[in-house]
Amino acid sequence: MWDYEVSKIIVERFFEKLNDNLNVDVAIVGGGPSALSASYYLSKKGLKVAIFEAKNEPGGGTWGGGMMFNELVVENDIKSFLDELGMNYLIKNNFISVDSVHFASSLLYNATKAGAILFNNVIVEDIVLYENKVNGIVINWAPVIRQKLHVDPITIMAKFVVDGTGHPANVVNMLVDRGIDIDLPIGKIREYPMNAKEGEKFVVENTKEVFPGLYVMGMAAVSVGGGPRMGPIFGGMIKSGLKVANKILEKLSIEV
Ligand code: 48H
Ligand code: FE2
Repeated sequence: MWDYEVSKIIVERFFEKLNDNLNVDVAIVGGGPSALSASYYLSKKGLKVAIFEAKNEPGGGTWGGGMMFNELVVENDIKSFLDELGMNYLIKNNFISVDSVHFASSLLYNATKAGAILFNNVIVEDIVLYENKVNGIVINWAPVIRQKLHVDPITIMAKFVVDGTGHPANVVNMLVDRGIDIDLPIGKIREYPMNAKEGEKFVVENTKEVFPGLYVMGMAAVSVGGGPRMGPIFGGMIKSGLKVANKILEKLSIEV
């Protein structure tokens, strides 16, 4: 009875994965480029990492390149990272041009190959907070949230939670909305107009722990810090993800 066996394998394996990830070292919210770089590196270092992505297709803003021309740009100084991941690219003076679909799929392949477990179609709708520390996340099926079904969520405990939700900084917002004190340099979560060079520097500088147990990276770090957007250049997202990974490894006294 193949029909029975196929279903049984899927159901058993999914719940094994879920059960195994109810308590992780690092819970990453959002599956964009910063998330995938961070989870690649953390998993490679032996940490238990789970990524939670609201959409069916993780990869965030990478797939469409600039304005759906499916090519994106990164800075020359992350060439060795692209090499480590086995990517194809073309060097263009100080920049590197990469096919955006190839970029997205290479990040996804390498993060999951390194051991990160990806849960897609799952929305992080809240955080677990006690003893003045973020201790985990609250998850639900994305269709439950989108259809506004009255279904309660479940929790995932984590030593570290990382907001990789991009422009809206959804996880940091969950604290700010409740009036919990977060250092917002411009008083609110907001990004500034385009400035590629400054934005790329800003995103890395503003990648940090914003509340005990909660880190922010990628575009979320730009919005929380109040810095400029940078358009379809993605080196800063990669560096930001790797910076979060290094900060977490340092906290755990694991050699980077
Ligand atoms: C689960 C969620 C939730 C939630 C959101 O936007 P992303 O690609 O994230 P980054 O920061 O790694 O990369 C940013 C980059 O793509 C970008 O937009 C750039 C460089 N813009 C410059 C410019 O000028 O515009 O991905 C975030 C992901 C998405 O896939 C969301 O679906 C997901 O997070 N997400 N997942 N629970 N509550 N909120
Ligand atoms: Fe964007």
